[in-house]
Amino acid sequence: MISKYIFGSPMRTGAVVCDIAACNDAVKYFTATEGKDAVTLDAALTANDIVYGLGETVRGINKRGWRYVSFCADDPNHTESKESLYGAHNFIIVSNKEKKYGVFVDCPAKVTFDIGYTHLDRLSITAESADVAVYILEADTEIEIVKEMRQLTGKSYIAPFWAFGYQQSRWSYMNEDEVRAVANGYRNNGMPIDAIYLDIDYMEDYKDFTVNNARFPEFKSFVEEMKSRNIRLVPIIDAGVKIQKGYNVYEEGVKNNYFCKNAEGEDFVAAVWPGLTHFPDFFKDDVSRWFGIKYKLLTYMGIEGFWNDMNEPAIFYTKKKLDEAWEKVFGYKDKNLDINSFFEFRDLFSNLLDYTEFYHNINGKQVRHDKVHNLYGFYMTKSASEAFDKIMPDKRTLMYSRSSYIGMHRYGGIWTGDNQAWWSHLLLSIKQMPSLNMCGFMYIGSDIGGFGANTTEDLVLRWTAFGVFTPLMRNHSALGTRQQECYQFDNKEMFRNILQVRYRLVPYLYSEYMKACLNDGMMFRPLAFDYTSDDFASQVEDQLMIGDSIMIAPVYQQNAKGRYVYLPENMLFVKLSGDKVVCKEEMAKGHHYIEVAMDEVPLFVKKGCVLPLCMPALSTEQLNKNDLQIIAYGDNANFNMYIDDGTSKNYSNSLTEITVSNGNANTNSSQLYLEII
Ligand code: MIG
Repeated sequence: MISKYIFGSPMRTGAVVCDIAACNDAVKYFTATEGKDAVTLDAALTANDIVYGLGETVRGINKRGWRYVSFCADDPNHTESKESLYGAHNFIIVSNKEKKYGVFVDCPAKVTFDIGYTHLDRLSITAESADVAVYILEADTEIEIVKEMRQLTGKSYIAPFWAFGYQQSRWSYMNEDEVRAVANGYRNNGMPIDAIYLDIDYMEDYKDFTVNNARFPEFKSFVEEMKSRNIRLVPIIDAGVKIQKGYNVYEEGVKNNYFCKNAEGEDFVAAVWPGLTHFPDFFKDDVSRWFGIKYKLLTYMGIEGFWNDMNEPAIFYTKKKLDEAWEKVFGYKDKNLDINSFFEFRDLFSNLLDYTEFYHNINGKQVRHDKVHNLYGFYMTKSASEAFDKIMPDKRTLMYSRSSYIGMHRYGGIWTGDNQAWWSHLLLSIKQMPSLNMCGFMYIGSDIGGFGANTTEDLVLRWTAFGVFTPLMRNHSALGTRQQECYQFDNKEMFRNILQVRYRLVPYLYSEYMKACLNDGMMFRPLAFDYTSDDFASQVEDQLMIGDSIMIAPVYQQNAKGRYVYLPENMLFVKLSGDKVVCKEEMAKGHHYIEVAMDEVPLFVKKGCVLPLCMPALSTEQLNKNDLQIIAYGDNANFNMYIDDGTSKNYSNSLTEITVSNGNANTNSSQLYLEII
């Protein structure tokens, strides 16, 4: 059951897709307080309450014990002391054995979730706006609450099948030859790959929708050339539009009043990669249509996927803050600085961002950016996605974004931004996946190997072995860091073995992803969602259920030869490496230590379930999806597999059944050939 409560007169953020009448009673479970510019919801937490949700954040799957602030931030230091990352996902589930409820706070301004931080036993949610819509969702299980949430906010974006292949990125491959070298690095080593990324340097002076002619002189035919090798190029698009006379996007934007304004009504100026830029005001429909259709300049050259970056929006400095800083700097000159003023002086240039200095035009009204900050990345991505529907109505386009708000899950996926090459960030990314699924984000993944800092071969191997399971499986790293493409390391065979496992699992992973999208479910689940009466399961945060058949337990510690794992029931322990099944052994419910070599991917098949595997190939295009090897656990095991063409939007409404009984595999599909292994 969903109950809606209204404070003030909240705007339509676009998060919610159905009309629900607001009720006038007091908000269930909470004490609500209305301040001048804020709404606070307070509730008690009992000792056994677990709080799930919030999508992309630091810390655990159980969010208790910290204060999280939804205010989309361009912050590349995801330490556990941080309160905000790039997304604003204001949905939590409070759960104990007797009662479970979800809360969605639909408010585009800053929202703070104090979850047992100020007081261990209190949950306090503060929206910094007088205009807020609150939804309370009730059902018997977490999964049903998640389902309700999806019915409220709409179906998840669906990525094309090729986007389930392995993808390689780096900031930046500077020209055609560097991209070719990456393609050759993979192809010559027999390592599968489906996509290579173009970061900001493919553009001309960081101008959106341009291609640098010196670096990519024949872009269209280069896209073709790569595609003939079954590799797609995926360019980045940034939010800021460079201020430059003669640049058509800038000229059109200025002429038509498409950009955000400052208090004086002039186009707002901020500095990002292109230097001084204007920000498109995606809150206006005409701007959204205009910017979105620009992607055509690249789709027309054969591009089929994009990533939207810097759309919090990230700002390096605003003119006003910079001027203030200069003034202060000059004020310090020739003074004998005491230590405090020295530090003040030293830090003058570190906070030049300003979200109170510009305005959006929302239905004819000027609204200051900070009041609606969390919608910017969402609306940029919506703009692109709605344009794809016009440009290529029958085809799926790969689209994901850095900044996001709930509702954006209908238009694209997300990557979790600038993590670091730290083992703790491998673990963090494991924990983020189910939380993101709860909020509707289904096409997700983190930068494998770590974005910032120099990585190590073992970290990339272990991270890749986890990335095997994330829909977006992309290795990406920052300018100036150690090269971390799989072929850069000594043990190429180990990398090949792990990448091949991904391709063996693509039919299963794609099926479970599609089922989660089409049925409003979750592909990644905390163990507690499936084993609701197992008290220990709710404490396990480094293992995940994926789809209907398996549980995973990635290794995430350096120098570890294996790990402890908890089995909530008897399971079949399987290790995959290359095209081999290196272990298949029944394991009893309880605690175990498992050994995992650097080139093995461990997983556990549930009782009564089937895991289908295809043979590896160098790209998703070349996979033989009809020839499946079957791992089954139990005398009677079955699996409902989702199969479609992977490119069109005609999602099939029937599942292919695979059943295994008495050592025989059967299916209702005449296309499939099954072999039990
Ligand atoms: O200020 O485009 O998160 O993936 O490589 C950095 C360069 C801008 C941030 C993105 C990252 C990307 C980088 N971008």
